Amino acid sequence: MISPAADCTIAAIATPPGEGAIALLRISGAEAFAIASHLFQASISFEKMRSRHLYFGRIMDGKMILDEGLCAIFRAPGSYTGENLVEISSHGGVLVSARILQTALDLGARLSHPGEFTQRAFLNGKMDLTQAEAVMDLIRAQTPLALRAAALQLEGAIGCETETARTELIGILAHVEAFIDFPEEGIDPDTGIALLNRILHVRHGLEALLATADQGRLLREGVRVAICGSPNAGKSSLLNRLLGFERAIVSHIPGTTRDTLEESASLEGIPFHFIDTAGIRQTGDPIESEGVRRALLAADRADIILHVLDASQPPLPADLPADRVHPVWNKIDLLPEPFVLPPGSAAISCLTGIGIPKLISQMVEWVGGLGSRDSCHLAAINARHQSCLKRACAALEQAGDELKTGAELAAIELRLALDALGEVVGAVDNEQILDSIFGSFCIGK
Ligand SMILES: Nc1nc2c(ncn2[C@@H]2O[C@H](COP(=O)(O)OP(=O)(O)OP(=O)(O)O)[C@@H](O)[C@H]2O)c(=O)[nH]1
Ligand SMILES: [Mg+2]
Repeated sequence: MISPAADCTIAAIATPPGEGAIALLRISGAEAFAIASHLFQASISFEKMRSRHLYFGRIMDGKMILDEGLCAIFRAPGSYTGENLVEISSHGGVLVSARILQTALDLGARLSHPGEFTQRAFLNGKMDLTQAEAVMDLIRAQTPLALRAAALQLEGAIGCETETARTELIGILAHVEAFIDFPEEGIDPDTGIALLNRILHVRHGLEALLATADQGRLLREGVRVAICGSPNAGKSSLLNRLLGFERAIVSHIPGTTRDTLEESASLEGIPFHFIDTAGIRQTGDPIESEGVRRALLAADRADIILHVLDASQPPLPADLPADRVHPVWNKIDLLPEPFVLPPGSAAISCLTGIGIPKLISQMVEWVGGLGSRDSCHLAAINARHQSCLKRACAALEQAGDELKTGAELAAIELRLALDALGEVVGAVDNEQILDSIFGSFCIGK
């Protein structure tokens, strides 16, 4: 539970724990300057310090010097949190930074909860909820593409589209409500059609945003690629080739891989999560049979299934989900003649490396050309946005239907849609949602 008390001043070390060149202490709240003035001795007083300027000084614990460092102050509302904010950088030692933080706490600050600085920024109107979420996406981004999507969201791309839809809906609702106030007039057919078209237009915009959910999930969580096929086809060899190092054991003995083996890699800017699996075959061995069960489970959960086949052997069928499966013909170095590639498949040799770069480009294509998208329009909503937008779209569809018979029920649906959109940007008060979002942040952010 991290509901902030507006009058409480919070402090935290914002840099990661461990040794480093510097550590940064952040203090935010009404008493930030008062607390910092006991902690930091500069050549001028805190009242005279200019916002966003660095001052050199001594970091003190009472009369004892703890360290020398730099201090910057940010006067409310021109700070990250919208409150008075102080940042003191010291040397990055574990003990020294812990002592400085403890001194700030002894002087009356409270240790901040995870994400509490950003939560205050949101509550003080410095950013909407989608931007606050983007802060953590940006910190967690593992690939250039995920970073770009987070940066665009931080700039307000998703919030902006949602706000535009909300403003339009408020206009439509006002119009519809006018008919409730004067029921004797009824909605004339022309106005009814015009309102319906406006609702449809908003719905189509939201559906376009909803269509980015898959992209958002893939960018945040990575594309799950299950490497499946018969024993000895070269699945583990392919995993090693894709990763660029010897992660899995490779041997000529069929049934070498027994359990699933997972590893992530960024290829062409996209986060991939590879799962090497046990060879699929009928077996009486209970352990191998469990391995086969896990292989099929991994295939079921994957975004892409690479069905590795030994091109030098007659193909063996495998019962894999047809919609996501891509045959990958391996060991083409063993073929006497150039391999004629069936459409929609790939040809490789894990031994020589032939075909691996092409396979990587094909995988990028198979996930919808994520890497080649116009990165200026790389919207990528998250699961929370998706659930709110789905509710908004359903309510708008219902509102359109209701409008044909009267204004009252249509207005109720429009208000439901507005509430759902409000949740996306955080315009609707919901403490539980805020706690779950900011609770996943790091301390000091
Ligand atoms: N000639 C040739 N041999 C290969 C190629 N890829 C893999 N092999 C060999 O094929 C054998 C099996 O390779 P693995 O990668 O262990 O095959 P796997 O599909 O993981 O096998 P299991 O784990 O037993 O299911 C090894 O001896 C590899 O060296 C290839 O492209 N060309
Ligand atoms: Mg293997």
